[in-house]
Amino acid sequence: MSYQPRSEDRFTFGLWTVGNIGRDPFGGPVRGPISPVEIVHLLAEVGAWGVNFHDNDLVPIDATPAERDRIVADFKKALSDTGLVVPMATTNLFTDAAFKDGAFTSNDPKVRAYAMQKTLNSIDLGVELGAKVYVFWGGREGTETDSSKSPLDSGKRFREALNFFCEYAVDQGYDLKFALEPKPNEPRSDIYLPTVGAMLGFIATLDHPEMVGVNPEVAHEHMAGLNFTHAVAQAWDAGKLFHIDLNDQLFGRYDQDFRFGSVMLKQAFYLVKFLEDVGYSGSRHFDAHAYRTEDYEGVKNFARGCMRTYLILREKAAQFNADPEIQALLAEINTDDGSHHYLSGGYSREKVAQLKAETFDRTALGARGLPYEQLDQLTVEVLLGVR
Ligand code: GLT
Ligand code: MN
Ligand code: MN
Repeated sequence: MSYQPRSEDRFTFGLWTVGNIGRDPFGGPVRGPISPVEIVHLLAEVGAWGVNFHDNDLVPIDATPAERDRIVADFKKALSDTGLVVPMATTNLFTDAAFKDGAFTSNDPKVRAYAMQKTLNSIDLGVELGAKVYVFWGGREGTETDSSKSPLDSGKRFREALNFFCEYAVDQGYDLKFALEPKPNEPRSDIYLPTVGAMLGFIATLDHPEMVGVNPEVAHEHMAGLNFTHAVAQAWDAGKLFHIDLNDQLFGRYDQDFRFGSVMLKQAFYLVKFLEDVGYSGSRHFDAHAYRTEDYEGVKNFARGCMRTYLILREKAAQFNADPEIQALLAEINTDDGSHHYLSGGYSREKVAQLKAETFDRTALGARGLPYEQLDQLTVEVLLGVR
């Protein structure tokens, strides 16, 4: 197996990922910046399918209209020269000092209006370049002190803004869906709507819930110590998995954004297996960046590694599904003599009567051994390459 990425794998990276210059809270850049055009060529060289961006990854916040047009034209040329596509776009509502207390949830109505104007322009730019998914990551939508803002008002403000953008997309005739990306903290002490589950609950309160889904990120659920695959499964079940941010992260740490599969391999395996088993067909976006130790050759190794690990884990998932011993154990675990099929398919008084009349051998139920140790060991052995 060559593990060469193909376009149908839909592997994408953000301009901000491979373009990350390695700044952190304790140190300055370790790599010189490269232009969006250079990033597109780098991504083409490593075999990615697409590139995503924030408005200001591409067009600096203080660019003149003429500069904007030149930058966009150069970027379009790089896309057509390489064949890369832009499946997703987003707005930077976190870097500028104006957003220090949030964008759509800022207490200052002028900041909220500016954030909305910036987003409308950014939606136009994303659509112009072909984006079909628009991500909202509200990195500054939160608090350090709850004396400062009412979480109820903030929720209302965020809802109003999203309702406005949905109507805008409809009004413009844009073929665009929105994906909300939760994160529990960092850069704010607490960010509103911190998990996938919280976001799903919020989406149901919008005017156009059908236009809005989620963009779950491995690292963000891991920061909160949660099971990412379970969160993704809930989003999938709700028809809301519009996009996904793949990376890696130890539980309970600062935002690490490591190469996909680099630290929690088993979790990455279950995630890839889930996405492949259900037939997820959206972008597989790597929202990660190379270690601070790397030069741009290292950045290419990082990007190739994200895709290669995904493809290796996809092969491992197929191996798991085809393994006779594993499948025999799963069949044994899921034995069903059919005697209780009557309980599915809805409620009836007859079913209540039948169920209440049954006697169960509780001791026998509790005494049955479940071969999960063996199953897990086989899973580990598939992953370790000894099966
Ligand atoms: C930022 C953040 C990511 C978001 C990006 C989209 S920007 O890098 O850490 O998780 O997906 O705004
Ligand atoms: Mn992300
Ligand atoms: Mn992150």
